[in-house]
Amino acid sequence: MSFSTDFLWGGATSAHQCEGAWNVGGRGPGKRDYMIVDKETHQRMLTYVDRSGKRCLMPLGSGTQLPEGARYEVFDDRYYPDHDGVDFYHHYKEDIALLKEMGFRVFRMSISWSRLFPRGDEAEPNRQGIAFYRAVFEELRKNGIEPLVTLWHDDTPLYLEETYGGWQNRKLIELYDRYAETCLWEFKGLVKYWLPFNEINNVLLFLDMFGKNPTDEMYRAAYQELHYKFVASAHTVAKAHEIDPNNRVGCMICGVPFYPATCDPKDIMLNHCMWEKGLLYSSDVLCKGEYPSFTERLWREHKVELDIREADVVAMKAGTVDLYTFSYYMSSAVTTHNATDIVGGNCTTGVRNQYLEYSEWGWANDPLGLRYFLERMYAQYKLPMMIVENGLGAVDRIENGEIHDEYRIDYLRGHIREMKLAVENGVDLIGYTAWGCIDLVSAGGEMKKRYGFVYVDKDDEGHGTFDRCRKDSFYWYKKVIASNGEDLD
Ligand code: P53
Repeated sequence: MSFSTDFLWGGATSAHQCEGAWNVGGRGPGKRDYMIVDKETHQRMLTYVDRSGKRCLMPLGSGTQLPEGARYEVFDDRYYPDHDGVDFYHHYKEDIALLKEMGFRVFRMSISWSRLFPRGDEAEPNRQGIAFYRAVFEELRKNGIEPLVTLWHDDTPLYLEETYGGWQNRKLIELYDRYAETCLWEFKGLVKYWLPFNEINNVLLFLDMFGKNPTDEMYRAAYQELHYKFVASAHTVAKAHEIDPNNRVGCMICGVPFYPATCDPKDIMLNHCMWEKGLLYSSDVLCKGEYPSFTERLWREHKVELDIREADVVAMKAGTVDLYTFSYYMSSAVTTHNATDIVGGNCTTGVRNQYLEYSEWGWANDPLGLRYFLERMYAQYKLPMMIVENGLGAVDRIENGEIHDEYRIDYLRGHIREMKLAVENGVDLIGYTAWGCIDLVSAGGEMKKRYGFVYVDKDDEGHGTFDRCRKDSFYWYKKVIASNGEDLD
């Protein structure tokens, strides 16, 4: 038993973290185009001017709205990491050649909604945007690499946030549907694998993991946003199948397996509830087409009342996914006991697990957790599975033009070993795309948190040539792919 001969080995990126060219080719802005990183706190801040014209900052987080009369603005003297990303927009041919050299069979990337619909509510797409993605997909195909396309990777067009209040508004379903359908028609025959929403469960999962006493209203907003996204996702699945029966659509779940920190039954129950709320709630809707049995209890907990229509329920049932697709970086331990040792970084906190080691950013290195998640979710949903993000964010050092990233190789090796054991245990695993295969801007806006097999010369102040350079992990991963996952040394 081993990986299937057509196993999809590859890597993953997202548009706003790597493309750059934020105002080129008719693209409209998204919130992250106003994001800077505060030097002292390392917090992501949005820049805007208030109604009197005063420059202001506010933290980036889902749901944050500007005060009355204010508007987002780019300040000349600040650096916006997403504006040029790693300039994939102008380097894609060179980048795809590097992926090909490693033997990639699949490349996960996302389409920027506002590159196709600059405001988000236009009737017709921006042809320059379509032309760019068509050229990228054709280049991938020419090199024998299957594109795997995320339609939404945390990048709602800014205009829709300002005008409609973003995903709190049912109108977004219709506008997203138009965008998704445009992609399905335009790239028919070029793209077969689709993911409607990146880490859809995050909006709920992170509310719990942040641990800053979220209010009932914050939960209501999260559940409502999720519902609208579930419906939009289901519409996309149905459309994808209608437009081309060869299309395969996956859910995209942020896969953080929870562990009880002790065997106190109260911890076991808390852990059970974390799985329900953070992982199974979203997975069930996307894979089975209906809200799970514990849903009413979850909503009651936060006195949530939602806008759900009969047509939504019908659509959800008719648009279940073909693949169980997820990201995996770490596990998280939870307890009802007083915990003083809290670990975590951007978006994730939990109790320290004494059996695990943590990365520089506080993420647990837990290869077994990947196997656990694979086996548990396969038993639950029996859908072919794909890991579409996994990797180690670390600081890399160049020595004489070389990068010896054995820490990254160790991390990946451990995880691929466990994938193999999961396959031996019956899991139908069809692919693996390592996150940030080419260095890109991290979700927290930092460039120094790198994941790539390919190094990109750019720093946190925006200095650098954008030159690409192969790390040690590049040669290692090439060997892994060539041996179909057998040679991990
Ligand atoms: P960065 C937190 C926990 C798990 C996944 O993250 C996460 C996050 C967000 O920080 O997001 C995914 O760059 C996301 C990517 C992101 C990647 O994980 O913070 O889909 O956009 O870059 C890694 O190290």
